[in-house]
Amino acid sequence: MSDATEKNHTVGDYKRDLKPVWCTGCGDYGVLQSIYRSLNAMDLEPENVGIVSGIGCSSRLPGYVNTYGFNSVHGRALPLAQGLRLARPDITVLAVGGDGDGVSIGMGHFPHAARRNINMTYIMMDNCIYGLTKGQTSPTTPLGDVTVSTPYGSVDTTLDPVQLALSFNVSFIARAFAGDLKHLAEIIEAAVRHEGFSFVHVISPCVTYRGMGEFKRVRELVEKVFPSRTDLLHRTVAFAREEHSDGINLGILYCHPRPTYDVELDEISARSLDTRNNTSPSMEDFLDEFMP
Ligand SMILES: Cc1ncc(C[n+]2csc(CCOP(=O)(O)OP(=O)(O)O)c2C)c(N)n1
Ligand code: SF4
Ligand SMILES: [Mg+2]
Repeated sequence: MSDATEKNHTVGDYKRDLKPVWCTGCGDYGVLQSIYRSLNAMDLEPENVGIVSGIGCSSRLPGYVNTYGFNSVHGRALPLAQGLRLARPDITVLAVGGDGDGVSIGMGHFPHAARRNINMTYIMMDNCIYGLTKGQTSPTTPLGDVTVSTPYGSVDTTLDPVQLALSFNVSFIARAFAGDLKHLAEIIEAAVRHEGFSFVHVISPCVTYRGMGEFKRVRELVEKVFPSRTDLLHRTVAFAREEHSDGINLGILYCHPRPTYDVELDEISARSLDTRNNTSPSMEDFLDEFMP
């Protein structure tokens, strides 16, 4: 980690003048502050960072950061972010969005991003609700909870985004809490530094549709865990920890580096050039091969 005295940037360099429109007390403020801090800790050039989101309260975040940003379509942050990183492998790419964005409408993209292992970071801001559309249940809403769309209690079982990420074999998985900025900033920094697709599940309470007591409820449940290097490599260990925990585990939960898509693609390109005697195929070559 870089020395504060040698930095080219301050935390303020990553802030924009645009004032967030989130409700007072929303957890998303904590995520925003932690992103500022982690970008500053890595002293990244703001013009060398791209933040892509879907749609939702949480997905407004790119507008408040003084980097490149794109507020896309509901559930589509991951495909756009992966495309950005493939086109610009020299920049740091973050995808951000809500639980609805990531494990409801956008769920189909999550396992495939994990399989590709493109070098980027996905931050899911989980408030257990659809905030922007005024409080419907999401796949992470606890069983039995009353919401505007389930006035007699939700009967759908709850998804755990960390267990999903484990089953998809995401190469770096962590969880943090929007109420602990220092820890969250450190986790985001570790995720960005990881070579490959990293996932940070952030518990980011919605005080408007889950109640003002949500921060207190979460604070009583969170527990920091520090798995050994050996345990970090084992998905079954991480699964068991999630499954048997009575609370909410925070920290780096699984980390198993493997070749990234970016590197594999370069190797395939080199091999293809090799079989063609180091020449890039021309359009005529393709036409001859496929339309003889
Ligand atoms: C294709 C499409 N379907 C539905 C919507 C309506 N919509 C906007 S945000 C949202 C859910 C937001 O929940 P989440 O992703 O958890 O974000 P939050 O607002 O809670 O941060 C929905 C259903 C939309 N904008 N586009
Ligand atoms: S509705 Fe909830 S998630 Fe949206 S800004 Fe307000 S507190 Fe945050
Ligand atoms: Mg949500």
